This record gives sequence, structure tokens and C-alpha cells, in this order.
Amino acid sequence: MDITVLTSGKKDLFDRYLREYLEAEGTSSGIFEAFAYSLKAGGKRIRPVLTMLACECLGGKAEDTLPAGLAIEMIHTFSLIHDDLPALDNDDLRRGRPTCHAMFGEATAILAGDALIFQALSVIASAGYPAQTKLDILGFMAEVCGVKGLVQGEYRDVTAEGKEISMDEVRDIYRRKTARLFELCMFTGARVAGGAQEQIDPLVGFGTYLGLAFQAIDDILDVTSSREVLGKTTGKDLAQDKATIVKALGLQESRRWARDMTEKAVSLLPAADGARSKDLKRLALGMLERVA
Ligand code: GRG
Repeated sequence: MDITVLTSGKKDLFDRYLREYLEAEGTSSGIFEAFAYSLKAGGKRIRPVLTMLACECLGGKAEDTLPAGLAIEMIHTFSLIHDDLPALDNDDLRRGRPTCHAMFGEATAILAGDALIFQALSVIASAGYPAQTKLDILGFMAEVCGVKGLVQGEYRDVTAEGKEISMDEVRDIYRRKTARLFELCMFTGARVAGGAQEQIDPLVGFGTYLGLAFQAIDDILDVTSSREVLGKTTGKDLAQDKATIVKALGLQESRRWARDMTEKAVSLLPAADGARSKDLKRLALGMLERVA
């Protein structure tokens, strides 16, 4: 199934919410322009959609996750802005447009990224969730982003360039730099739905495997797709000798591995209520076929 068809309704819902947020928050300052530019630049909005689906899977309403989904998309956008900086991946194209630093300069891009982190915290803090739910989401967010999470994943990704790499190391980098944010989406959606811990844990596990598969496909597409289709530079992993699954296993085995991870993800979905989790299953299987 084409994931753009599956996600379009929820993506539109999210994009409307984001527009309203930016209109309400809007100032004419240069930093706000850079902040809004990156948030509005498009993208698949997989993370907020995943957060909605996790919530629905446990009987909650997709709309209720919008503030939390916005906060997660802000963290994701921040990580892309910083990842694109000259000191890290040094990319000038993202989502089919000039990257934040290419458009506004490096200093403004760094600050726009910084602002996104703190706005994300503020969006959660002022959301209408019970205090304990907000605290749990913020705690999980800090854990997945911090020195053992995304930051660690990015650090290992950068420092592994040009070195021999095992599949265990690739998996560890993928878990930290990508899958942990998927775990946060699942945790958050499930928590907003009021799920019990024994319902939340398998959904977080679903996020782990889905995130691993997602990053593997991302790295496969870097080799097999084009700048025009992806809206970002391709072929860089090979050129920079990055630590990717394609380097560790080759293309064919990488595809097989992504399918294995997807199957593991799907096996964790609640079997007793196939109807509610069917969209998560469709999304997971659809992601394997994604072309962008
Ligand atoms: C503390 C959050 C935080 C990060 C600091 C810069 C950094 C450390 C991490 C960057 C990690 C990174 C760039 C991971 C790549 C994840 C990935 C597959 C991004 C592409 O996601 P898509 O395809 O992008 O969902 P769109 O554009 O569709 O939103």
C-alpha cells in the first residue's frame, strides 16, 4: 500500500494544526522566519501520524495527540537542521528546498534548531493533558534524545565514517539516531490514549523495529533513488563511507533485513484487536515499499 494514501488524511490534519500554531505564535523576527521555514518545509510527517495511529490503536482520538505530535515533529525538524550543518552532514538540500543554513546562514540555523527544542517542551507543557501524562512524555523525550539517544546515535554515525563497521554497530546507530524517536511516537500516542503499561510496552517495541526498518530503507534509497525523487542529496553515504547497512550487508541483504525488522514490528501489534491496529500494520508494510 502507498503510504502517502494511507497517511494523507492525518498528515493534512497535522499540517492544519501546525499552520494554526504558527499563525498564533508568529512574529516578524528573522529567527522565527527560519524556525517556521523548516517546520513548514513539508516532509512525510510520519512521526505525528504514527503518534495518532498509536493513540487510535488503544481507543483514543487522533486529534488529541496533535500537540504532542507537533512537539515530536519539532524535535525531528531540529535534528534535521543540525544534521544538515557543515560541521555534520553538510547538506544544502532537504525536502526539495535549500536547507535552513543554506537559506538563512549557519548562525540562524543553529539558533532555529535550538528554538525548536525549547518550543517542543513548551508545547507539551501547555497541552491539555493530565500533569502525569505530560511529565511521562517529557521524561521519555529527554531520554530518547539525550546522550544515550539521538545525540549518541549522531555522534557514532559521524565518528564511524571511513571505518570498518559490523552490523551490530549499524543497528545500534540506527536504534539511537532514528528508532528511539519512533519509540517516542508510540509511547506518546499510547500514553495520550490512557493505555496501561502492558499495552504501551509492545507498541514501543513496534516503534523500535519500525524505526530500524525505516532507517535501513532510508539508506537503501540513498543508493538506489535520486535527488529529484527524494528532495535531498543522494549517493553521499557511499561517497563519505558512512556506517550504513548497505556498507555492512550489501543491497539485497539490507532489503531482507528491513523486511525482517518490519515483520518483527508487526508481530508486536495487539492481536486481540486487529481492527484497531490494522493501519499501523499497513503503514509498516507500506514503508517497505516507499520510494521517498
Ligand atoms: C537531540 C533530537 C536531537 C538530535 C541531535 C543532529 C542529531 C543529534 C541527530 C540527527 C539524526 C538524524 C538526522 C537521523 C536521521 C533520521 C531520518 C531517517 C530522517 C529522515 O526522516 P524522514 O524521511 O524525513 O521522515 P521527512 O523530511 O519526511 O520528515
